[in-house]
Amino acid sequence: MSVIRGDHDDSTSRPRAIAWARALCLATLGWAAQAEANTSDGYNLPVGVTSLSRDIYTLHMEVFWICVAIAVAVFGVMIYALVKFRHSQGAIPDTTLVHSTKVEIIWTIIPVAILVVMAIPAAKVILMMEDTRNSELSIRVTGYQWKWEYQYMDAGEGIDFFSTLSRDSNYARQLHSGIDPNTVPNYLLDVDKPMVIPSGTKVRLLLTSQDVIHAWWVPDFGAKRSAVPGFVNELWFKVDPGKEGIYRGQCTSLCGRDHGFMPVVVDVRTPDDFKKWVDEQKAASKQAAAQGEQPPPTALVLSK
Ligand SMILES: [Cu+2]
Repeated sequence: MSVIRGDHDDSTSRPRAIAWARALCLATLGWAAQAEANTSDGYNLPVGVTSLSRDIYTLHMEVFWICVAIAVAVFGVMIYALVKFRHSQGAIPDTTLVHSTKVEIIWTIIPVAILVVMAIPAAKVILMMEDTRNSELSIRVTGYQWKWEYQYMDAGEGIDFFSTLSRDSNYARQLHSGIDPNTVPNYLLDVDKPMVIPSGTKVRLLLTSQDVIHAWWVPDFGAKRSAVPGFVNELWFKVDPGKEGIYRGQCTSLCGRDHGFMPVVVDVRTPDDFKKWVDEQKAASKQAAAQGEQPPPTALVLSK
């Protein structure tokens, strides 16, 4: 690299260069602030409703601001040098820094230090994401082309159902259906039976697949993991109490023709409402068994 050093009178070009640098900084910071302000508009990650999603968001913003600072510093120096030490102003190339060991050590150590600074909080968050200990409710999630199966363990033992694209969306998506998708609420993001979970409870998902690789994803939970045939992947989240409601996501691993038609919907209820739901489900399955109904076909395929 050749560094150029100016040896001309720069009394007039300096204020202009400073003004340029200031404008660049303001433009960059303004854009960054805009990006953060637009969180809810989909320009940024959602902050979410779990401790995990908040930690992921905080980490993302920390790394983002470090990148902004690096960009401002690097482009600031570069543009300043381009403007101030230009040939037309009589600048003469300084070749003393070519192959300088000192400079090479500096520009190796600084990026390594920046990477270490970013790696420490990143490692903390990754370790936390993997820590599924002390979960209070486990649900086995199986991906199929193109639906999800939710099998409850622990308190919901015995509850087992499929979650498929809602009828409204399914009709509207058909070729020549004549239905305007804009008129369908939550088009392609709604299912017949959502996963139901309690708030304030550490929920562990055991993800696998019966055919190809799928991926279960709910952005507001900061939760996303692949469902791979023959493997069981773990995932956990704990929705904040008071954040009960419906949360939506999608399969995020290209899994075939109808990949876009297997949404994920999670209905978060208070622990009391969840218990009621569990009791209702158990009563309904008992009634079905008493009436001699066949068990769901998966019971024949998956060993329990
Ligand atoms: Cu899929």
